[in-house]
Amino acid sequence: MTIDSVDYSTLMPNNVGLADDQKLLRALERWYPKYLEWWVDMGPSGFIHETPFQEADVWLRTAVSVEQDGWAKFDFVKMPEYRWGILLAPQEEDRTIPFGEHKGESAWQEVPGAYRAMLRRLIVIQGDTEPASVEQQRFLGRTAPSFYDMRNLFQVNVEEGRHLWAMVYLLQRYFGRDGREEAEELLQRRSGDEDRPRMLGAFNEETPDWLSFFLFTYFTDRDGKMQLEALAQSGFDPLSRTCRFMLAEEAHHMFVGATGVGRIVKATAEAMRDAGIDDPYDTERIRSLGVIDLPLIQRKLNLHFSLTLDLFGAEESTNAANAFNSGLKGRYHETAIDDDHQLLESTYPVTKYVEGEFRHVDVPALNALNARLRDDYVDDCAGGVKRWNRYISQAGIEFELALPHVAFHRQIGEFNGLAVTPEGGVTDEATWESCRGDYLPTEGDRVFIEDLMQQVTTPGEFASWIAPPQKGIGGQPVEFEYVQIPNT
Ligand code: BYC
Repeated sequence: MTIDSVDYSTLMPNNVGLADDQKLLRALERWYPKYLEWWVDMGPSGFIHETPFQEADVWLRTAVSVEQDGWAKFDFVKMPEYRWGILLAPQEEDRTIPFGEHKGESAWQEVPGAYRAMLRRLIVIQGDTEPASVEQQRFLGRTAPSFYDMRNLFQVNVEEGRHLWAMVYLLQRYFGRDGREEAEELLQRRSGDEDRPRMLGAFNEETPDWLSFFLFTYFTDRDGKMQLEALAQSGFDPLSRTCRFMLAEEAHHMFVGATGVGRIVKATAEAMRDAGIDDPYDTERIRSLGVIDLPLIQRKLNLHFSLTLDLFGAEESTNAANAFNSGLKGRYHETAIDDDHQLLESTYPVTKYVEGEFRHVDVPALNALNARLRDDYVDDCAGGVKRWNRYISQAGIEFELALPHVAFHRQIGEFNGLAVTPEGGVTDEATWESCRGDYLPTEGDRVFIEDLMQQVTTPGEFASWIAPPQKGIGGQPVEFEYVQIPNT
């Protein structure tokens, strides 16, 4: 066994030498049953015919190595028996801290004492989002449009569970007693709970249906990608290595989102074309075809994009400046940026609303790191939208999905409290409220989607509102029975 291949001899598959650290192994083994209890309580809930999801055999991939190629193995697994593991990307020899005031020093293999609290907080916030998303998605299997999609949902869910493991490993291995307490609390908070909510806003919102799920995996998991990329730069090497491996899994989640929204748009555009409807606002007729009208897709997009932008924190942030200065959290593609990596003199243009208009205002770059990461994120979001629009234009329909303005519907930062339309027009609150139903999903939209989305359990069949994917998963064809009921 090389150091980077996975040891399956302990309860938790790992490549961190758990078998040689009995104290840590015992601490994690004590956490395991509580984690499983959480998974059974708060993970996927529902039935295929009479069989609970948790008893079904699901065609899942599990990590068997952390090398670039061939790290994933596909097999039928019952979700509670999934081998959640602790997997770090290979250690880079002689890695140095790439930014901040310790730039050029050897990367830390243990927690730097002066930054312990800040580091712990970053790890806890990251960890908190993972179980939160599983909680948000727990009922979606009940309305899955196909076995293919149900399997993708469950894959995303078990991997978010593994990402929780990744953060819990760091807490338990490096933060002693406080770390163990934080690990317990990660299993106690609940998405949307009034008394014990999850830490960040968007993770307390609902993911009530599959359009939301795909938009969440496209937009919110992409925030995950950006934040993990920034943490992968960390001078605290174990965090960096954990995040580098998590990014490999995150890519699949965004694939699920990008293709999922694309397939919904395609089903709508093709159904409209076939029925000879070219007015995208002919809502009743379009909905009667069993597909989702494009303006509703836009309203949902507006919601998920704006909620996700809030996850970047305030545009100007001393927390972010401190995390960068300390060498804990870098920028997106830090090592590829051509500057001093300390930001001693530089400025960054932050979008602000001043004197009645949106303007770029130069502020010290160190304070603008959240704004910068958010701007990189917005650029990264554009590609999928362009591809979705191609399905619409190919069907000859005049309609374009678009990202709303960054100031639209914001609750955190510079634009909090400003009434901004998706196009970026600033208005007053009353006018904005009177148009809310044009901007964001309505109660009528919710009822329509709830009626539309019913579980499909015939292998190879897809609900009317979503086109089949181009190909299957893990070497199997599209019509493969990705989720099976044992002994049938
Ligand atoms: N909701 O200086 P500020 C993922 C708080 S997603 C509630 O503006 P900072 C995933 C903030 O905590 C990625 N509170 O912001 C995706 C602070 O509170 P304290 C998750 C918020 O600290 C899909 C105060 O406001 N990972 O992985 O620079 C599925 C002032 O904060 C919010 C991370 O986020 C909010 N939206 O940046 C599964 C990385 N925003 O300290 C998983 C780790 C801010 O005054 N986290 N606040 O009590 C961070 O880097 C930073 O904590 C944040 C905020 C970017 C989140």
